[in-house]
Amino acid sequence: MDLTEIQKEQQNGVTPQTPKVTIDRIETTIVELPTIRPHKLSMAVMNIQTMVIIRLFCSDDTEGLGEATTIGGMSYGPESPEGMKLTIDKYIAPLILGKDATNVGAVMHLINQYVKGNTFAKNGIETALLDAQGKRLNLPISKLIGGAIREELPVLWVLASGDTDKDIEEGKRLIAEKRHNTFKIKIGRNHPQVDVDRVSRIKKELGNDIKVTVDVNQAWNESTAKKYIQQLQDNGIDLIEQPIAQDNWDGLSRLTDFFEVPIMADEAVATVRDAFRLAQNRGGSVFALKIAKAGGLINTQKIAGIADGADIALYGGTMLEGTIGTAASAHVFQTLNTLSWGTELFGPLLLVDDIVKTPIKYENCALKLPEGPGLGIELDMNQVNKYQRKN
Ligand code: MUC
Ligand code: MG
Repeated sequence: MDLTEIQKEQQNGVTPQTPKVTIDRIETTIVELPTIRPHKLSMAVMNIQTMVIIRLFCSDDTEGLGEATTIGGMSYGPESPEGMKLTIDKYIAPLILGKDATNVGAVMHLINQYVKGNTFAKNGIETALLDAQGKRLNLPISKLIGGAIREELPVLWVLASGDTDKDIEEGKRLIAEKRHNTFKIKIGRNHPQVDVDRVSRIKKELGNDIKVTVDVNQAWNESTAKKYIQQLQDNGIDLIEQPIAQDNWDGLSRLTDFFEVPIMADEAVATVRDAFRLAQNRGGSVFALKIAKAGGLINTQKIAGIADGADIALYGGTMLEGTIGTAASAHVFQTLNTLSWGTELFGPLLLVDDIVKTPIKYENCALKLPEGPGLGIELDMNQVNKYQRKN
């Protein structure tokens, strides 16, 4: 290897020899699927979910699938569907075309050198690379990244119709169907007292055996949080998710320290660095893991490692992805040593239809992935064409 090659290698982090299997083409499509009912969060009401579907074609004829999805346009996270598509088409694809498709770590390292932030888009690309590699080696992604410790993952349901009677009816029906036994209630749109009374009523109606958590999605300030978390705790609510602004990390530590009810960091814990800082200050007794926030499955495992080391419990979160993103999340959550709070990987159930031929199975309050290499998912192109954004 001459000096220029070594310099090139140091610059790119990618072996300069011509790879045997290259990334040949990347196709991104914006797909929009209606939700089964309006899904009301503190910052957005969702009537559709918009996903960027990624198809990554390699020179050995393998195709990897990925998904880049956010919630409520730009109201939840820093990336929009249109922005994620643009980031991939104009910045990530030109960087990685012709590179070694079999070296996922090196390709992601290269992307991280030249594309800052944009973890949602990067996660979609990493998923597609892992899916292609899994198909190539005939291994499910979970095996590629360490191996599945659990086959089935517990899945809760989110009550977010905005109407308390409807939420109670929905919850009771899903308990009777044995589809879910844990519910998360979205709050933060109303006066805190209205929300707390509403949640306490739902908890009472669903019964003592049913766990009920709340997600405030940052809607409260610290003193409001202190007043109303006390009431939620007194009413037997099991977990409080992201009550205050995502960057009020010290506030999260104070609340975690003060209350007995576990406090979960969601928006606050996105990257590996966030996890390290929050773990140092104990900002949260539970971390919500999401592959989109972390920038991929491998970073999600790193965050889980930090949490394990700090005795912080784990929860498998969602960006309300469709089947591709949900399957990718499930593969990495299957590999974790501990997942005390289960998952919320119900995204496909919130949508009226699907774009895959191999749906995920939900029964007995758990999710089961389809078997097969990579993600185990096959795209249905007729459905993609049907739901592709037209303008
Ligand atoms: C969030 O903040 O947890 C997850 C489930 C859901 O309904 O919304 C998301 C976002
Ligand atoms: Mg949340």
